[in-house]
Amino acid sequence: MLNQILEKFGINALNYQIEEFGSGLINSTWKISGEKNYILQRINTDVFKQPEVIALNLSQLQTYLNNKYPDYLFVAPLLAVNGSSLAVNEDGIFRMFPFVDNSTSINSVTNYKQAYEAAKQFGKFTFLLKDFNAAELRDTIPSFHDLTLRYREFENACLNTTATRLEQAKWTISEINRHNDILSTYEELKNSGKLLVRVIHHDAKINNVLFDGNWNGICLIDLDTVMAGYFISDIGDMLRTYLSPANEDETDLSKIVVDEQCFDAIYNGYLSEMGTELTSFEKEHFIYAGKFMIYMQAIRFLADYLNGDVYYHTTYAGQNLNRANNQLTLLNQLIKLEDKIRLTNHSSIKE
Ligand code: ADP
Ligand code: GN1
Ligand code: MG
Repeated sequence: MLNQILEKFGINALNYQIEEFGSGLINSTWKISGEKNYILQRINTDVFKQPEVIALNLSQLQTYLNNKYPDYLFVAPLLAVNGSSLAVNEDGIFRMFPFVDNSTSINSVTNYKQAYEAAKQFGKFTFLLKDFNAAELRDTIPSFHDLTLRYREFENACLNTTATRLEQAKWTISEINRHNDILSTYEELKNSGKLLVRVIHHDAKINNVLFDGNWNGICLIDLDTVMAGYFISDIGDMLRTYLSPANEDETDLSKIVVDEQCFDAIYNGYLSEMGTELTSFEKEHFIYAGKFMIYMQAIRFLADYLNGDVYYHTTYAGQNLNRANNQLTLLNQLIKLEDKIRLTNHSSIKE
């Protein structure tokens, strides 16, 4: 099946090696190695219902960035022989990217430089696009980071799940309810109009940044959810995935700890690019951003567990419930340390 797709991009599969690659939870990814190297992806069309919208957004961004910042590495999809970046066969919808040679990605942070550099990359992306009209981008997943909607989906999942899953998730559900002030704060912030609408990546996980051998950030990848949004989405996902050396799949909850120095690295890395662009109101909500994204991710994993594991790729039964518990543990750890983080280095952060 992949051979036929490669042919559509003018590549003869006989001269290349194909291997599964990466650890994303949504799309399927292969590395194609040969004279040149490529990344081939099958788009999960249950999640991205209009792949052509992604292609359109990326092509607008590519044109803008290539004109204004020709040295910026924007990893855009390649065009197939027929001129489209999407190639279709009976197995699905695919696209190809040039493989960024001599790059690595990681699933958890092992040193502060990685956190600083990754945060700098996400900051740089939003900074370079500060004069691009975010409203020109179409939503690839409508209401993607709308916590109000995610909370409603979770409530519906509670009503429609099986008695067994509801019982298994008892602690998790009570923790979600205990922390629902995070939802009220989100609604207040949204209604205040003080969070600016910017071009946001919306999936600022550590494995969506490519590094060189010295842990310098090279570029961002996984641009499917680049849309108009709030900075709390990207800062929040960075805090969610860099603050603890244990990632979202860790089941030994005692390994989930929040590293304050890592917080500083994310703060300084992001502000090294966005420092002049973020308003003081936005800066005041830097820690809230972490709580917002960790809480939303816990809700999304839990809702998927209650719905019968239909969204996130899983490798064992109960994995989504474990992931939700992991995220709630991380949330509790961040809340425990937030006053200390403010007092030591960040007195300007209010929420
Ligand atoms: P997913 O949406 O499933 O997370 P990604 O686009 O993040 O998929 O790709 C999965 C992995 O493949 C990444 O974490 C990275 O290791 C690798 N990868 C993706 N694109 C490239 C690229 N252009 N060059 C090198 N590696 C890449
Ligand atoms: C998904 O595709 P991937 O693995 O980078 C998800 C993110 C979640 C993340 C949790 C489109 O990202 O929103 O934060 O899993 N992407 C989509 O690991 O739902
Ligand atoms: Mg990814």
